Amino acid sequence: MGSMSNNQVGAAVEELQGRATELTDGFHLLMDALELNGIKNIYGLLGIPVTEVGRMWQARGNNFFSFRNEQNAGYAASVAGYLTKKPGVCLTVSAPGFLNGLTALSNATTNCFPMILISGSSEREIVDLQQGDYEEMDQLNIARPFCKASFRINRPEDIGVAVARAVRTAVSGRPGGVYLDIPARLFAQTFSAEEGRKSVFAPIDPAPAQIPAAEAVKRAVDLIKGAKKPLILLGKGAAYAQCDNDIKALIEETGIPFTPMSMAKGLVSDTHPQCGAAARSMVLQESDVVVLVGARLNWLLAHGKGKTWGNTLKKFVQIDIQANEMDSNVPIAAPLVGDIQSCVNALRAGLKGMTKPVEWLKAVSEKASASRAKLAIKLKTPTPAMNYFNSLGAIREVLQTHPNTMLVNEGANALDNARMIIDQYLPRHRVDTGTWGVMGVGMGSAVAAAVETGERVVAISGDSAFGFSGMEIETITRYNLPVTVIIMNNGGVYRGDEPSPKHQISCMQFNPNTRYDLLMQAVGGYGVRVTTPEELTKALEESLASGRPTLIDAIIDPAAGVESGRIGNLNVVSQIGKK
Ligand code: FYN
Ligand code: ADP
Ligand code: MG
Repeated sequence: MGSMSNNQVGAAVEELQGRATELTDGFHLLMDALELNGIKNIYGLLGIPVTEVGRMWQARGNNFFSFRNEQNAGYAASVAGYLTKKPGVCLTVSAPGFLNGLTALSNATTNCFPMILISGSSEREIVDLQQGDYEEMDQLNIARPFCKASFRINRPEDIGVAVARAVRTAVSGRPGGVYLDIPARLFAQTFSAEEGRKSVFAPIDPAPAQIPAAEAVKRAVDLIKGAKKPLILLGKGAAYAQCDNDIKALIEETGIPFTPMSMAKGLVSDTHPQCGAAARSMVLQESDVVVLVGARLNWLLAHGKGKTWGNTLKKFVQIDIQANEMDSNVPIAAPLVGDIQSCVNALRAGLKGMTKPVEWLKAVSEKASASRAKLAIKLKTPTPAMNYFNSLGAIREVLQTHPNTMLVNEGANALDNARMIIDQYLPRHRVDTGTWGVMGVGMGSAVAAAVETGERVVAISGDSAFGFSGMEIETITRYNLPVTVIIMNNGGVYRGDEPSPKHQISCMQFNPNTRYDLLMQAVGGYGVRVTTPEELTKALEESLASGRPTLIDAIIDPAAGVESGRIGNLNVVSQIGKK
């Protein structure tokens, strides 16, 4: 290499000095780290001390989706995590904004969805002495019981490792929520750009395969081979695992009937000949060996015991990445600890050539066909005012010809009847109230479903459920998302005809003539009220064709609906004074 001229030396020295004094700060390091981890979309609500993060994030060409309440932004982030297997990111202000986001973070952790909640916070020296800062709160410690991990970043040089740890923690093992606490001062704290570049990184293999032990596989294979009436039960963990072909192959190679939990619907099409969803009580009561694939024996499965299970203890094979999920409710005969894809393929290998339970599948199919035929009549029966059957029957017909549509569903009767009536054909195309049964997840879920998939979204909400997050229709119209909100408007919680005491309207009733369609028009969307299945069909078809943000206010008979839908048994009623 030839010698350098004085000018060249001077320029080189200047360049080195420039690099040596080039600075970055907490704002930029946080965004560098998130981008390095493949994050493009942040869901949140800006304000002190995080406002600038939103502006700078957008200035980089990334998306910041601003909501009207942090709880809905958090629901969106958690659903983004469920759909993409990358942590959904929610950004909030401190204290009240953090608390609103924490509800969604806790729900994400309960659902096993990967999500990171980032909140600005007060300085430690003020919080720890409780000196009364603006929106002062010990967020780090308050978050800890409600998520997988809660971290605080105190120095700019730690931002890289903190984000990497948050990503790995959110997606590894049983996915869940992570809280990242950022004291306000850190954002503007400067740091050597050169050192900063070296400090940010993406974790290697953050969600590694977890291979089941050979003897565990053999134990499970022997149990299934010895079964007379085996059942495969698919949970949302199986949907999340994104090993759809492996799961379909396990079902078809073994000839075992399957039934899906609500968000696993469509993992294998509801129209598949081995689908026992329409014979749910029969398959749960009469099966002898039950293979749980990413499904917990919690309240949704009657804790694995009692009448739901024919008052007998089943032989459960349980596939789960979380070892201590085993025996959570009842003894598990064949625990299979590992990731679903590895476990399913190990079972496939061991079950190769097994005798298919042909007679049992025939009995299940016959029961399912009979149930479907019986329901089909209700779906077509006209009534003076729409009920849940003929209204959802009309929606079902339209969605049959739009199988790619993402369905979001919440409510009580609106949830339970839609889950039964509307078939799903594709994996991860139904998002609902999840493990907790949360009201208000609808609008945030609809935003994330539209943003993360690019598909049309139909969000079917009860009118009570819609009330929890209804202001987000402005968010939906602001981003011009192809979301059709269908409100099953029966004028109240559960139903709208509860008699009122003399002094006040019934605590279970809403204003009988609430015009949700006009609300949508007020925020720039297309709103329409419908009173018949034919009008509903037309409005839905037009909204799917146009892709414009639409709200269909579907008037349902106020007498339609039962207390708490299909879980009325969970209600507690005073026996005092009862005859
Ligand atoms: C299902 N079924 C069908 C079909 N699909 N019949 C005909 N055709 C089709 N396609 C039958 C099924 O066999 C059951 O009948 C019945 O319909 C209900 O099916 P479902 O919904 O799968 O089963 P079930 O018993 O309701 O499941 C229990 C549950 C579920 C707890 C998993 O109710 C649920 O996920 N609930 C969530 C409630 C919630 O979170 N609510 C939000 C808060 S509400 P049988 O076989 O005859 O039993 C606040 O108040
Ligand atoms: P559902 O409500 O549909 O029955 P649950 O949320 O109860 O489903 O259960 C999901 C289960 O799936 C959780 O116990 C979780 O640990 C497990 N899980 C999630 N992802 C995986 C995976 N990739 N491999 C194995 N288990 C998983
Ligand atoms: Mg209602």
